[in-house]
Amino acid sequence: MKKSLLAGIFLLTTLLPASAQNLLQDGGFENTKTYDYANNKSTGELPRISALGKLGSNTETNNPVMEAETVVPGSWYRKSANSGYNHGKIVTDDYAEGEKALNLSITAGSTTTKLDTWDNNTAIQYVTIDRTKQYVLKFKAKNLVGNYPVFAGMSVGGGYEVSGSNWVTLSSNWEEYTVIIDPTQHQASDTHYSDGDFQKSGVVFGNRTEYDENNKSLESSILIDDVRLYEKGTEPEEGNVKDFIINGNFETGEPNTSIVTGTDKWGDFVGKWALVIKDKSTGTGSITTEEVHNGSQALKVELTNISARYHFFLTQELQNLTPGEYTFALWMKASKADIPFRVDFSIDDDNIDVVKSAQTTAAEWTRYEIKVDLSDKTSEDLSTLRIRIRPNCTSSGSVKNEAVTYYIDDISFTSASSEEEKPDEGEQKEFITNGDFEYCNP
Ligand SMILES: [Ca+2]
Ligand SMILES: [Ca+2]
Repeated sequence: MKKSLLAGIFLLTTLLPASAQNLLQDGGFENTKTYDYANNKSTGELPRISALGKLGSNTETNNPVMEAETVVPGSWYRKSANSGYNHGKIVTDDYAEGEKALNLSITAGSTTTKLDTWDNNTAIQYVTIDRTKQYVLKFKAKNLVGNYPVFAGMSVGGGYEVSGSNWVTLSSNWEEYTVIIDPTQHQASDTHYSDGDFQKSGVVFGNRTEYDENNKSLESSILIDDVRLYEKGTEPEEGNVKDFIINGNFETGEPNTSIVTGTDKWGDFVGKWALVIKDKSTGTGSITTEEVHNGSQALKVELTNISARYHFFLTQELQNLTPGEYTFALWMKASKADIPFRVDFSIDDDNIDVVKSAQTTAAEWTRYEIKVDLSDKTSEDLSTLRIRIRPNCTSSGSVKNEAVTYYIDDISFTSASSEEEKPDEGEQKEFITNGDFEYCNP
């Protein structure tokens, strides 16, 4: 490794609090050494390895053309067949931070088999992990072509996935994703998970595709940047963005635990999820591992009958927010597309929805984002904020009574403190009375 790179890493490391140690090097791909692919034409390819268990062995010398080098921890490699159809390269035209990102791609027309799996066009950085600890893998990514999920996680030995590693659905915008890796699920006596296998552990990102009717690959291309790995519990707070939702990723709670709290519309919903079902409405709501967007758990809401929007809703109450602009987001996948649902927000411990947002379901994981402008409210107004997700609710507030199963994950309610602007001195604060408030049941 070059001295300058080592010095840079040392400086970065010393600036971070000891409790938030990123275990990876060059997670932003700013200092990744790349190679010419052919004819000395630089295409920024990562060095290639022929299998994931190659720590300590040599890199391949073709595709990209390079001298054989020893595979070491702390550098990025690409595992794939020696095929001109598979790429893992550093690009400079689109990135989440710095000036570079990693582009994993499969071009159209390859007859190479198994490109629909995670481990045949894969970026890896070897890093030692402890089988008694859990890890948090954070990264930013976006889909470019093909809309295939990325496999994000860790592998050991010759490419056996560590528990928690998962397919992550990407959108066409840069977004941050989190995967919890849990080596404690594997015993040293388990085949492929011996202590020796754990010495060849690494963070992996697997790019996949599908085949057309002639068994030729379809194009697939994704970008990855800002990759970090922490021991669980030591990950830093997110920059200036604070998320007020508790357990928005549903990783807390045992699988199959019900969150149905009964029929009380005014129950204690502070800092926890509750599904209120009453009168003629029927259904279930529970932590699930069946379908997840991120991590290993999500929320499954099965609605079998609904009599009114306030007889079946998912809710969490937030408290003591400060006036400002907020962003609510959630990921959802439903058993039926084009079913209406609403996300409503009320404040001041009353039943007025100050923001109502009508949406429709999709059959694939989809991100919904709702701007919630509370900048004209007072701190007293914001002593409580009730978020209500109303399945099958139309924009008018009536319900479409049709059985639907909803999978929900990664709910957030964030404020970007860096974007907060204090009013200039002398500026009058406006207190707007909104005559359009709807007085109704929650
Ligand atoms: Ca970068
Ligand atoms: Ca989750």
